Amino acid sequence: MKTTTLADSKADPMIVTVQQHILREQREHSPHATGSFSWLLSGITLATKMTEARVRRAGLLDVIGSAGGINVQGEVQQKLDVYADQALVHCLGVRENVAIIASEESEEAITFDGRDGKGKYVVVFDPLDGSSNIDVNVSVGTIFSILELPEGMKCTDDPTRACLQAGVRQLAAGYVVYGSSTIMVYTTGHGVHGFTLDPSFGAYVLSHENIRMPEQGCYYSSNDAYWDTFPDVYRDYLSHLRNGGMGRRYALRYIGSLVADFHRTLLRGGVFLYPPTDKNPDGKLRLLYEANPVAFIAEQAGGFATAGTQRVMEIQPTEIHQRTPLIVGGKSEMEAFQHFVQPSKAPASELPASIAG
Ligand code: P6P
Repeated sequence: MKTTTLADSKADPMIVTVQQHILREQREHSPHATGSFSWLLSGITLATKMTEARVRRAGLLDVIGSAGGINVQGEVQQKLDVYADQALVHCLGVRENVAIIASEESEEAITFDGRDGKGKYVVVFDPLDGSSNIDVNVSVGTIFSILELPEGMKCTDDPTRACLQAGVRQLAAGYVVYGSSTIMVYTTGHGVHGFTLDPSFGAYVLSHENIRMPEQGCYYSSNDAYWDTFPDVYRDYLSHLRNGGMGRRYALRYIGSLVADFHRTLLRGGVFLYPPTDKNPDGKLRLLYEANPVAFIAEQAGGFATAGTQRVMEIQPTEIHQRTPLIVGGKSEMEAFQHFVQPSKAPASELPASIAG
């Protein structure tokens, strides 16, 4: 009887799923890994596929619109917010290596008792960022960050403190953008990789290996409606971008959905910024489950992320839902920004040639 080998099979050898990729990464970078991390990641991919199925049919399933509740942020909970949150809590809850989770939708961290010490990961996430855009069919996303339970801590000791770790301690971070296609982008500290969900067989397939953020782009992304309340250095910087100070005139692209705005910045370059405003003097975006994962991915792709004068990933969190300003972009745009926020900033016209573009 003839034995069929892979060479004979019609399966495309180029198909690499996210599970295969993470196992390959672990073999390459953490040979002693037990596959525990890939088991955890499969919980996230499953939950996002469940969410994607709802997002795709939002207009048909009576899931559009508010669930009637108000979340911890004081925001009207959209039905899909609730569904996405429940999907992640369930899928991570059945993974015994998850000790604690924290969600934008829950005031407190959630611990999974009865792990007999097996729980070693802390997962913080925004289950459906930008959900107010769903009704008008604008891309939304899930953002996650994976930390390790601090040495010697049991998950029930102090779950909130276990979440309050600086971004530099992230083991992995990623997002899923539910857009014209559904793409998962993640990093474990060894580059940034993107996977497109193939709905024909329900797997995330490697589509963007080793993503690098362009050194200089041509878009800036900020909500200019708040222009009058931005601090002066932000207005000076944006004027510099707009007026050709970087050697080209920048165009504005702003969707109002962080994952979509950041995904474009990651692939096309440029800079995304949510500065302090009078309405949000500490910035609007959440440090733990929006800014830190985005910052980890940006820096792994050759970019940089700051909260103004401090690297985002070096901020020591004090609250699970604390906010931060976020400026994240490519090398050129971020060097120029750093120059504007430094106390010794020279007038824009005297920017060094390397920054002036
Ligand atoms: P604004 C969505 O509500 C969100 O949290 C982010 O996804 C997005 O970047 C930001 O808020 C948009 O805020 O004030 O411009 O509407």
